[in-house]
Order: sequence, then structure tokens, then C-alpha cells
Amino acid sequence: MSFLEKLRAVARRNNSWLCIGLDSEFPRLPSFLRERHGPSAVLEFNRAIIEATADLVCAYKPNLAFYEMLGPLGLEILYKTRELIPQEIPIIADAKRGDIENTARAYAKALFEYYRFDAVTVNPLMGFDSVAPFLEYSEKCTFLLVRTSNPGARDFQELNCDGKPLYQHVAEKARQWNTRKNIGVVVGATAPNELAIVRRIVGDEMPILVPGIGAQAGDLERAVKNSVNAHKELAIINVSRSVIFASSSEDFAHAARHAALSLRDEINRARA
Ligand code: NUP
Repeated sequence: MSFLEKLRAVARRNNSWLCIGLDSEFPRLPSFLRERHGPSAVLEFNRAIIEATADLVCAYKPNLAFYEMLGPLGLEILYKTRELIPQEIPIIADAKRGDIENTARAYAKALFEYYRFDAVTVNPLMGFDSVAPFLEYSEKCTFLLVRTSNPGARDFQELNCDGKPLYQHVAEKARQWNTRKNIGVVVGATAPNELAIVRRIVGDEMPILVPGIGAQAGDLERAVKNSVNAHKELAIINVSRSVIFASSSEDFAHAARHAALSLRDEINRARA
């Protein structure tokens, strides 16, 4: 089953285009969990968040940084978290890889074969040969950073190159390179105009991963309207901190569910 088939099946079943970012930064976890479990609290936290939200999402997206920061234990927790997520829900590894061809091949092997993630994020700055090893996995999806959500996105991505901003060239390459139908793009919710432009460039069959709602203050309604395709789908709206850290007390999982539920419904209202 391809990533797109898996994504659409879960999105339909859960009536959701919300992706929860499992950016479970140890120091931000509820103190009672940290005191009880030490660094392993990250796994217990993820378990509770996943159990409370698995019927409300179209995907989960752990950012590897929050696991790598704990050393080998963090990587073990990442692996175990992968096993806590019901098999039918796609997992996007936010890793932002990008390197020369043989190194990229090793990155792809690690993320797709060892961890068995369904999708990864890749920084395409180094060009086609740095992306190609990921694309050989036709059932997986490779999300290319096109226009990121952070303020520094303007430093390079909006530079005028041959009459248009660099991010538009990247979106065009994403479309050209998509011969196996396994590419997605990342565009921040904080850039709603650029989202609409990128959707026009990549067409209706490519998923757009949209981070920047909540803590980064992107406008949810505009982001959704501008990123969905003609069938009002394939916009994966990621929210991390404002869902998983909705409460820092004993009720944290319940609070995360409550936040996820209202985001899911808000996304659906914007799609309608
Ligand atoms: O442009 C991007 N912006 C962004 O925030 C591309 C990303 N991959 N991200 C990631 O999305 C970021 O690293 C974090 O994992 C998540 C956003 O988290 P939050 O702002 O919802 O907490």
C-alpha cells in the first residue's frame, strides 16, 4: 500500500487531516511523569498521547531532534514509539535529511528500512542526487522543504532566481521529479499566499505538509483553504506543541485529545 493510499484511508476513517507532531521534548513533559520515569517518561508520554488521539489524526510526525537529544535512549524511545502507533496510521519522520548520494542512501535505509517510517522530510538544497535515493522507495513518501514556516525562510527561499523566488523553482522540481508519485512538499502555515502558489504549481495529486499552526501562530483557516487540492484533501495540517503540551498536569492526555478534536473540526470547517 502506498503512502498516499494509507494516508487517504486513515483521513477518511478518522475524518481528519490533522497530523499530531510528537515533539516530546523531555524538559517540557509534565513534571509528575519526569519524576516517576526519568527520560523514559518520553515513551510513557507518547503512549498516552497516541492512545488519546489515534482516532483523530491522519498521521503522526515525530521530529527526530527531540529523540536524538536524549542519546541512545532517545533513539530506542523513537523506535518503540513507532510500535505504539497503530499500523494503519502513517508516520512522517521529520528528519530534514540532505547529503551526497551515498550518504543520502544510508539516511533513506535507516529511516525507511530500520525504523520503517512511512515518510520523511528532506532538505532539497543539495539537488536531485541528494533526493533520488529516497525516491527509490516507491511505497514511501519524501517531503521536500519548499517554503518553511520560520522567519529565516526569507533569507534564501524567497530570493529572486531567474524571475521568480527560489521556493517556486523547488516546487516545480518536486513536480518534475514526481515520476513515482511519492513526493510531497512542506510549506508553512505562516505563508498562506505561498501555500496557494505552491498548490497551483504541484497540482492536485501531491500532499502538502503544513506546519506552523498553534505555537507559530499560522492562520489555520487560510492555511487549510490555500493548501487543499480541488477535492479538499491532501493538506496534512501538523500541530505539535499546542496539542501535546495543552496541559502539564495529570490530565495532559485528555487535554491533548480536547485540543486535537477542536483542531480537527476547525480544519474540516475550513475545508467545507
Ligand atoms: O517549515 C517548517 N516548519 C516547522 O515548524 C518545517 C517543519 N518540518 N517544521 C516542524 O514542524 C518543526 O520542526 C516542528 O517539528 C513542527 C512544528 O511544531 P509546532 O510549532 O506545531 O510545535
